[in-house]
This record gives sequence, structure tokens and C-alpha cells, in this order.
Amino acid sequence: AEMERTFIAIKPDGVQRGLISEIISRFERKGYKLVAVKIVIPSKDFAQKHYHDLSERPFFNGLCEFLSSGPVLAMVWEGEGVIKYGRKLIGATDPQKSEPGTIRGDLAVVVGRYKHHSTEVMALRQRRMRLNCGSNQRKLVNYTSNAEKWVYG
Ligand code: YYY
Repeated sequence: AEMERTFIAIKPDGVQRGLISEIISRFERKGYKLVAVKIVIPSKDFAQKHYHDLSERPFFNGLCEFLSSGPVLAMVWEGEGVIKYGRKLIGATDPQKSEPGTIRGDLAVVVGRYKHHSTEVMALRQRRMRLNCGSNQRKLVNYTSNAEKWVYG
């Protein structure tokens, strides 16, 4: 299998609403593997670096304020197609447009308050993963999941 890794974070609203286990379980049940996880309160400066690609957007400041306003659960998930499919599990950026069955579709109502950061652009995701979880594979945990042989055949 062609293994990919992607960065997924549960933003302060998701942590405060007690949605950590709900969100983790959706990735876990799908068959993806958690290879890094930590809880942090990002500084404003860190948030600005994290969302650097959005710095020209009108919501940039509020977004960075929000990300650094409380605890964020930063994760790296591994699996075949996880970059694209993880995006599907999360749902569209605007929860009014995300399908039922997705995280945002099921658990969020307004844009910018929805548990998650992610982006479908692979290069950006990889950049954000490095920024959050260190360069190369250093901080990632390599292990064989018991479910793998059932998920991939
Ligand atoms: O990956 P995703 O979080 O769905 O979208 P991004 O394009 O990376 O945007 C990051 C973040 O910016 C989004 O989660 C909320 C906020 N945002 C917003 O407040 N209003 C928009 N029109 C677009 C994005």
C-alpha cells in the first residue's frame, strides 16, 4: 500500500466541546493509524506561521486569535489515501455546505468554529505537519497496527 501521512488538528472549539474522542474515532474506525499526537496551546506567532498561506485573507487575524485561544490537539494520521480521504471525513470548510456524515456536517454549524484545521492541498498539509510535528519522521511513531491486515488485505 502507498502510505501517506497527513496533519489533522482539533481546534479549541472541538477540544472544549469534548469532541476529541468522536473525531479520533472517525479516523480510527475508517482504518487510519495515529502516528503522532500532542495537545498544545499555540502562540499567536505560531498560529500566524501555521496559517501563513492565508495571511492575505480578511479572516486571517481572527483565525490566528482563535487557534491560539486554547488547547489544540495536533495529530498525524497515516494510511492509504489519507490526504484526500481525510478531507472527505472532515467535510467542506463551510459546515453549511458539508455533507451529513462528515465531521463538519454532523458536528458544526458555522464556518471558523468547527474543530478542525486541514487543507486539501498536499504541499500545504505537509508544511503544516512539519511545522507542528517536527521535520522528517523523527517524532512520528512507527508501528504495525493490528487492524492493518484487515483494512488493506
Ligand atoms: O482546510 P480547512 O480548514 O477546511 O480550510 P483552510 O482553507 O485551510 O482555512 C483554514 C481556516 O480558515 C478554516 O478552517 C476557517 C478559516 N476560514 C474562514 O474563517 N473563512 C473562510 N471563508 C475560509 C476559511
